[in-house]
Amino acid sequence: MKFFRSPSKLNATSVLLLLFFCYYSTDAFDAFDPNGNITIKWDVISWTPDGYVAVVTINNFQQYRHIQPPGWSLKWTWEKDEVIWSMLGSQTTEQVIDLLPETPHNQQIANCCKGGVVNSWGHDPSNSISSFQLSVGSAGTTNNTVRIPKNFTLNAPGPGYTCGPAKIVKPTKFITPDGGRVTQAMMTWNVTCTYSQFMAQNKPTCCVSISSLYNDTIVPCPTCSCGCKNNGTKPGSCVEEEKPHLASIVSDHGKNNFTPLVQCTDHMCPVGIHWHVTLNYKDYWRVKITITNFNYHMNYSQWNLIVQHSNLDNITQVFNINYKSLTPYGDQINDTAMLWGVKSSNDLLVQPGPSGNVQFELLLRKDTSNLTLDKGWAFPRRVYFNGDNCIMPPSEAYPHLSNDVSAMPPPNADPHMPNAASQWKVSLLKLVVTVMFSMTFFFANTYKSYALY
Ligand SMILES: *[C@@H]1O[C@H](CO)[C@@H](O)[C@H](O)[C@H]1NC(C)=O
Ligand SMILES: *[C@@H]1O[C@H](CO)[C@@H](O)[C@H](O)[C@H]1NC(C)=O
Ligand SMILES: *[C@@H]1O[C@H](CO)[C@@H](O)[C@H](O)[C@H]1NC(C)=O
Ligand SMILES: *[C@@H]1O[C@H](CO)[C@@H](O)[C@H](O)[C@H]1NC(C)=O
Ligand SMILES: *[C@@H]1O[C@H](CO)[C@@H](O)[C@H](O)[C@H]1NC(C)=O
Ligand SMILES: *[C@@H]1O[C@H](CO)[C@@H](O)[C@H](O)[C@H]1NC(C)=O
Ligand SMILES: *[C@@H]1O[C@H](CO)[C@@H](O)[C@H](O)[C@H]1NC(C)=O
Ligand SMILES: *[C@@H]1O[C@H](CO)[C@@H](O)[C@H](O)[C@H]1NC(C)=O
Ligand SMILES: *[C@@H]1O[C@H](CO)[C@@H](O)[C@H](O)[C@H]1NC(C)=O
Ligand SMILES: CC(=O)N[C@H]1CO[C@H](CO)[C@@H](O)[C@@H]1O
Repeated sequence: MKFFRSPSKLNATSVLLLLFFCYYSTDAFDAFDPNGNITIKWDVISWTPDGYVAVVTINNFQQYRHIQPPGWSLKWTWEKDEVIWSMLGSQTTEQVIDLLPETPHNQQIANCCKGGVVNSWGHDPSNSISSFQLSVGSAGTTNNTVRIPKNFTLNAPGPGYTCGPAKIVKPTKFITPDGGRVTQAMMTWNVTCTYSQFMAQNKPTCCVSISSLYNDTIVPCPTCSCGCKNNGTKPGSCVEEEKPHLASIVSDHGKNNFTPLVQCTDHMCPVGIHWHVTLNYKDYWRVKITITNFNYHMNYSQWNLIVQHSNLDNITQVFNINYKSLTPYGDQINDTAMLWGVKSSNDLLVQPGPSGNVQFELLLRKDTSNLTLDKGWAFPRRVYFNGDNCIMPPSEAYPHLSNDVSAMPPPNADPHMPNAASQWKVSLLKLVVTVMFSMTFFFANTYKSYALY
């Protein structure tokens, strides 16, 4: 990693390969967050003899897509031979990356130094902003002569973004910290970046397996969901033992080496979601969701899960999880939930190992008009992990989840005491067997050995 030396020069020729990935695709659209975007705002706060000082703010206006460690990096093209004289709150390598939180205070500005981690506005508005300050020379010294940089590229782990051109907007007004005075930027320009499924990894990054109390068979993630572990597996992309050589996998902050190194499984996904229906009452049902990390390159902090199921319009109780309903199309459709971990309980999904998974449960109310729905009614329509669409098993693989009346509790049963289920006809023994079986299956599947290339 190169550290910033003053003055450092980022000129037009240092602009790069990433531009060549800027294909356009109709797939860029995210149905769960149609208006989400990230804005990059440059506020010119003063003119200097040969240029300007600007505060650059990255604002994540998305509902649920956050920027996770190792954080964002930003790249742009200067119009001519502009120079960066100094920078606070970020560093320049060949691109600009955020500093880590332990940065000395004289190099920090407000909202900087989060190691490039930016939460989404829908999840945590107070941490959805990241900013840095830079002094640019040879750049024009008035708002008529200033040369606005071009071709912005925002890089983040996982999701990819495409950025539009910079647009001059109304100068930002700032209120002084004492609240007394309002000052105004000399000039402001905005760049809007939107998530692009196409720019994101071409390969899926997660898959879903499902099971229910009615059937000991687990419907596994489809084989080769994210890759195949046959001889075509790329060398070093899959490891057989439980712990690989850690030294070889720690990626430098800012290097943007997000290539996963995963455990060898039939699905080869970095992340697996297991959906297990644990209880089925007349009016309510309960599901336990387990997220397992198979990726040695990543600890997922502040992960989030988007789940779509028609009964999520009347979620009744959640256990060990935070929940927010997403209504991307106004109040019309309310079947999508954003779920994220409880702080210091399960908000960190660590790399593979004994604790490389998190669990939580939901209690949902049935829409009684759907009670006659046949197999598969309890399974989600779509699941996203950290904004990436997870591969689901085909619907014909779903085990039958009947609405067997004999398994239902009396109609006046208290829905808030689902643990009392054993007194009803849901056999506790069967439940235990199912859970044990599912774990055995999961781990057997996980730790199976395959040749390392
Ligand atoms: C960016 O997102 C915000 C918040 O969702 C929205 O108000 C704005 O219109 C979006 N901008 C663009 C250019 O899509
Ligand atoms: C420019 O970006 C800021 C946030 O970064 C936003 O508040 C503002 O609405 C944007 N302006 C326009 C015209 O999009
Ligand atoms: C910036 O992007 C435009 C359009 O994508 C391209 O024509 C131009 O060559 C790029 N400029 C540089 C300096 O790469
Ligand atoms: C141009 O710059 C001056 C200060 O140098 C500022 O007061 C003014 O608002 C700017 N005009 C525009 C259109 O940005
Ligand atoms: C994989 O390679 C081994 C030898 O390297 C070979 O014996 C085996 O048949 C190959 N398997 C497939 C599916 O190509
Ligand atoms: C994940 O976190 C653990 C515990 O904090 C740490 O030992 C490990 O190096 C981290 N792994 C990665 C890939 O960051
Ligand atoms: C949600 O569930 C409550 C009972 O818990 C019920 O009274 C209400 O009608 C349900 N709402 C919808 C929209 O289904
Ligand atoms: C959507 O459903 C959730 C969960 O029942 C509820 O809290 C929320 O108010 C609903 N939103 C709308 C717009 O109906
Ligand atoms: C359990 O599920 C499997 C796979 O869907 C199916 O083949 C089998 O018939 C089911 N068994 C029962 C008892 O429903
Ligand atoms: C999955 C499914 O078919 N859900 C339906 C249940 O019934 C309501 C109407 O009562 C429909 O809106 C849902 O689509």
